[in-house]
Amino acid sequence: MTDAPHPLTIAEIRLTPILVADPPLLNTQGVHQPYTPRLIIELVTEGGVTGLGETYGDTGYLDLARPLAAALIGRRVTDLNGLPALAAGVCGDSPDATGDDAVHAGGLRGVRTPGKLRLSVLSGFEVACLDAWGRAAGLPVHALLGGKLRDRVEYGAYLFYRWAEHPGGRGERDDWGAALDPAGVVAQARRLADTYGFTSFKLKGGVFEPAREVAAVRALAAAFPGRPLRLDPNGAWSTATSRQVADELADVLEYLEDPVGGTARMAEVAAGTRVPLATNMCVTTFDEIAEAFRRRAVQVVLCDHHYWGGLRATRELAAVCRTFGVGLSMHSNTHLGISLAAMTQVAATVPNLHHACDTHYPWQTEDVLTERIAIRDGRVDVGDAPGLGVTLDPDRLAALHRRWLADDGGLRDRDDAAAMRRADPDWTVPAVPRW
Ligand code: GKR
Ligand code: MG
Repeated sequence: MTDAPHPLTIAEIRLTPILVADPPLLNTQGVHQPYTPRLIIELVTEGGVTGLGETYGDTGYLDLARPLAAALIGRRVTDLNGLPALAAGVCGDSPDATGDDAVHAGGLRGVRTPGKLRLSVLSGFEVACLDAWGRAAGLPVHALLGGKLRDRVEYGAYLFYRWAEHPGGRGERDDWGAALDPAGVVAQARRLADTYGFTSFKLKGGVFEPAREVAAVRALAAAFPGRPLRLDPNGAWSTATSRQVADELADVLEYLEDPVGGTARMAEVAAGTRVPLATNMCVTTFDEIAEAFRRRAVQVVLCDHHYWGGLRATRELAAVCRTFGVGLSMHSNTHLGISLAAMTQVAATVPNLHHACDTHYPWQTEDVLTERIAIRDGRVDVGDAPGLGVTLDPDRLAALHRRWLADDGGLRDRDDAAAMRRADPDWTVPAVPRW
């Protein structure tokens, strides 16, 4: 007679790549494509409970997710400390190159080495395990992480220069109009503040020459006096330009985010300004912390559980930042509600979260949940429902998956430069520093 399987043993994992509508938001690489790939993970236990996870859905991530999903069958959802070794064994344990040149080569997500891709994939499975475990135990994910320290998590308005529509009228339409100058940026901020109650604002920069972006931040400061403001050119500037912008905006910036690429250049800028520097580009793994902190290159690390390997790794990063007196907040990329729920659950457990977190969620009008997550007063409630507290809508998931299946327009891999070439056939991602 064989023993019955434990109810927390993983019996099945469904991986569903989807394409989700994205507006024409501009950045250093180009413009967002009309649809962005994401991967939705459904993990079913022997006890019949389903846990949800979400991560990047580009081909490189899917290629790692499939073997990892197969290897997880038969393991328990509580076996989280063993996940990195399992992932390394299954996906290949190639060493990660680091260094400033590599950072420049990596685009907006920093250096995308095999090890980092592996962590992003693993994070989706870790979240799904925690969701399933919480649902089975009748506990919210934050309880599995030691309990929440706050009932609401603050998010900031994420402002983008943008066009009214995608080149060629592709994709879904929205009524936001274009935002290409200070007045447009302020109007966008006002609408985000009115709709969601945001009280802090981050402008994605590196799109226009710095003086134009400085003027936009000045206009925001005039429209929202005393509110925390941030500017993030994703490493597009030289050290000299960064110092000049920091000087010009020192009285209104909460922090300047990745003005230059790489730890060495960030350290040079930091040494010449009193404006704190934040990053989601030069410190994206534990290996990159020591040098950056020793050189005092960054004052705020913008954690992203997708990069760092999950919610428990986020808490480990928080502890390191606390130890070294470095601030912590949260970065976001295009994401849906499963990821927002995961971000909120972990953010609630971190004592040293001193800045509003980033989220792209207001730009994502489509989701795979039965109910969108509400942002009120710039905050998301930290739910106490079991697991992540969100419910998958299978019909919506199927519809977004059908879009992925139907794609023959090269959208299965996010490529903002390719999207930009639809408007400007000569576009190549500018070399950095651009200004
Ligand atoms: O969505 O265009 C974008 C952002 O630029 C994103 O790709 C970055 O990863 O939000 C990000 C950031 O803070 O650098
Ligand atoms: Mg950033």
